[in-house]
Amino acid sequence: MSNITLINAGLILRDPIPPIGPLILASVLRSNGHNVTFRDFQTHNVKNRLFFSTFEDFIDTDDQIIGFSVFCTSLPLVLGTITKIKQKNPNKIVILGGAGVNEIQIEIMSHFPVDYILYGEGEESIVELLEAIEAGEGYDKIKGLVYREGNQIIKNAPRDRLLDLSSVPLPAYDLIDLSKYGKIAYLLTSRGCPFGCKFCATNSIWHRIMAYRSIESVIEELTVISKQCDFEQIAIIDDTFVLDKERSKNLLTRIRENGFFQPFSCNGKISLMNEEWLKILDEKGCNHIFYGVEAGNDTILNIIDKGHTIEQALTIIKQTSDYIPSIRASFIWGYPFETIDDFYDLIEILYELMAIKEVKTQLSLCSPIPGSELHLMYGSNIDFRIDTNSRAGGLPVEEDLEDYVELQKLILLYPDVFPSFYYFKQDNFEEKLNIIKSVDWIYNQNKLKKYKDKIVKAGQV
Ligand code: B12
Ligand code: SF4
Repeated sequence: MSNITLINAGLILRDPIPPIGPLILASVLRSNGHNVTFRDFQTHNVKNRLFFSTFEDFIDTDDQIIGFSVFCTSLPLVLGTITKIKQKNPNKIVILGGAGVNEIQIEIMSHFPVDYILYGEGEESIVELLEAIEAGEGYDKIKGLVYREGNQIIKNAPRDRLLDLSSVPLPAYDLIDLSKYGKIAYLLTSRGCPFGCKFCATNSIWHRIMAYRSIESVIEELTVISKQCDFEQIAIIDDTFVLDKERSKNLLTRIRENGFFQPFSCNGKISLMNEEWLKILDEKGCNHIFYGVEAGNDTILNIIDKGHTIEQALTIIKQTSDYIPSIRASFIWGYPFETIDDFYDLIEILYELMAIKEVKTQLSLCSPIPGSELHLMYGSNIDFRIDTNSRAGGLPVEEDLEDYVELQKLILLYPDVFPSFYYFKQDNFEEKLNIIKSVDWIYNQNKLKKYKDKIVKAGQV
């Protein structure tokens, strides 16, 4: 039996989401007899939030074993702080897991004093690792583990995907205060995505294999959440909820049959949608849908393997607006192969969609995320600027730039560990960035309208 502190190192302050993966691990550990202390940094609102010292104070534990759940975004804060902790207290045992370790375990272990990294799903690995730590042996048998032997870093074979999720317990919601996460019940009813968009890291994490939870366990989770939180909305956060129409339809029916009549949101996928699906979603109470359009013309859509054309995207989004009152359409600019003409095509599509009152657009700078095809192909040709990294989904925009200084030093020292804070080098980057900056970079649709003439003019020059 071990005492372990699990830290969810998510950086988001605005609209935090319960850390489902780490909370599942907490459940698994407890049912195996371990004592778990859990902390979520997303809901920790203090001054100088991104200082190593602030994060160190937040961790504040006597436990010898500390597990960190990381996204690529939280890595510099976590690794900088771990370095400090290990300098003061070399006996602490540090374990890292989560999407942020994907494909960069050796790089992390080469530069930072992390003891163990578990990549892939953690339910079985974490239990086996704690047993090995207690026994002082058996590390070579743990699939998905990266560890040290003397000066060597050893990466064991990956663990097979969990296909039967019935053994996975519900997240340990009693370890967090659900009222800090809004009046929303977040549900992850499946794991994985079978598609292969080149900017996305999902494939290398889930290997294009889908695994579905039983409908009973999803209902059980909603019941547990409803006892702790008077939620007014259900958010289904599966990557591809619209993949298996029959299953999703049944699930939505059962949710209603069990007395949960709150409206729900989900992720759509242009190439899978049609009128029949939209009618079902409408009938079952969908009030918001997210579409990844991700480019402004077919040239780019083909290269990134998005699986739809611009015409399809526009048609489906317009059709959706007849059924669903709120639509978010996401776009990415700054692909390494994006020409200035591609960029203006993108701006044009944004305007076209902005004319639909149900639609809000979202524009992000393409980020070299480890494990994505684009990082693999173009990851050696990246650059860093402080004024772009929040645009790339790096650091949260609401933070004070002063807070970034310590982080920035690390990011600049180790581009191989923190590539997602960089951008892909490309032609006309300055020109594109100036336009994005002049119209604000995200969500600010009124401002974008105001600058429309200026942009169109610039595009014609
Ligand atoms: C929900 C979600 C979010 C939520 C966060 C929810 C939360 N609080 O955890 C929100 C919307 C906030 C979000 C934001 C972002 N996200 Co996101 N998100 C997801 C999504 C769709 C599901 C995550 C999830 O719940 N997975 C299911 C659970 C079961 O898996 P898991 O959390 O990974 O946990 C398992 C293992 O990783 C492991 N594990 C996890 N923690 C730990 C800890 C230890 C110690 C151990 C041993 C193991 C371990 O065991 C768990 C159980 O098997 C994934 C895609 C996906 N399908 O995974 C993208 C994903 C994780 N996100 C991604 C990205 C890029 C982002 C953003 C950077 C996007 C942006 N541009 O702003 C931001 C970063 C936020 C920030 N500033 O920190 C990338 C990951 C990139 C990376 N390498 O880190 C993913 C894979 C999507 C993608 N398209 O590529 N995201
Ligand atoms: S962007 Fe969406 S559809 Fe494409 S691979 Fe990633 S999760 Fe799947």
